[in-house]
Amino acid sequence: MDSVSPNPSLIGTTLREHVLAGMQAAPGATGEFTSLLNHVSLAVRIINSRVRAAGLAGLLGYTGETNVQGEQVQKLDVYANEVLLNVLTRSGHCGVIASEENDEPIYSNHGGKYVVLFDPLDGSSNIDTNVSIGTIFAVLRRREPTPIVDDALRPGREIVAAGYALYGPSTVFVLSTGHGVHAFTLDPNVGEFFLSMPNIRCPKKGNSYSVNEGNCARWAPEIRKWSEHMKTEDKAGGYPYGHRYVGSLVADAHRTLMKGGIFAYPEDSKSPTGKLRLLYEANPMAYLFEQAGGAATTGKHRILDVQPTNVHQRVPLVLGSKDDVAVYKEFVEGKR
Ligand code: AHM
Ligand code: MG
Repeated sequence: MDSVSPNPSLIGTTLREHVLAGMQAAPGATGEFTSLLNHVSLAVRIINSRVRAAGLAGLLGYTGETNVQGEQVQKLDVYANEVLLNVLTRSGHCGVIASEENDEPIYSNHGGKYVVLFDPLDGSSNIDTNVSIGTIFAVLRRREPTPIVDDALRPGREIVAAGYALYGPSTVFVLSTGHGVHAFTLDPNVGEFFLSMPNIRCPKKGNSYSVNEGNCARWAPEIRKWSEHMKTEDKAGGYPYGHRYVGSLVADAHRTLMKGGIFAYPEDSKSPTGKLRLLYEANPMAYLFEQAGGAATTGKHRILDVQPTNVHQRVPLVLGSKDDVAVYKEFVEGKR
């Protein structure tokens, strides 16, 4: 038989191959970062298999416990958290692990070079109604002998990789290691993620906005004014925008990343510093949006420049197309 040359359109690039190619292009790489990302992908596939069977496995519903945020914990949250903790610990690459579900960061492996921060199951209030949920993570380099907590309390600009898995109609893994943003779709029969959207660019301007409008009465006047602006007819400016809100950050952010527009969870009188968590939700998403040419702000400051003081710190989060985020900032600054 004649020799066969690979046909890239027959079998796509796998996540593993993509990560490995990144390693081969990095001088001095030891393979640990590659192995760490492969472990994250393994954890996501394990969580995915349980999410897909949730209704069958009798896993829906609350455990009756509350987490460190004072919220009810659902069984799938607990499961996803344990899977990530176990897989990451086993990898041997994590010096520090911090999860939205644990009070304190966990010291994992002595000599582990990386710090991994994650929200194991984002959008958990949507689990019972079979609406999309996800896993969000960020990776930083360990700075031994820095104490564990301090090593987690780092601004997002120090992130070396971030991503999320969206458990939607299909399971998508979106990743950046600092060289653009790439999405991989899980082939459930093969058990592999295949590159489906290379080099995602967030459009400069979109046509939809995503915010919990039910909080309107609790917003500051300038944020109410912004929301009015998004709904007011202005053909030349492309307004009104459509309104889209799932209530799972991963789903709302993914749509915004792909199609453009804006997602906002501003501060309000009930949540004066915002609702979403800086380390587990805002920073990884901000890193991805900036990598894709979009922007992420608190309204006043770049998200990636916020210095964390608490591992469970919340922050106002506004992300999306550059132009749409700029308009939001103009309202906050009183320029409109
Ligand atoms: P969680 O499920 O990890 O606690 O995440 C919080 C969720 C986000 O996914 C989503 O953006 C937001 O809370 C929705 O909040 P609300 O229901 O107040 O609109
Ligand atoms: Mg969350």
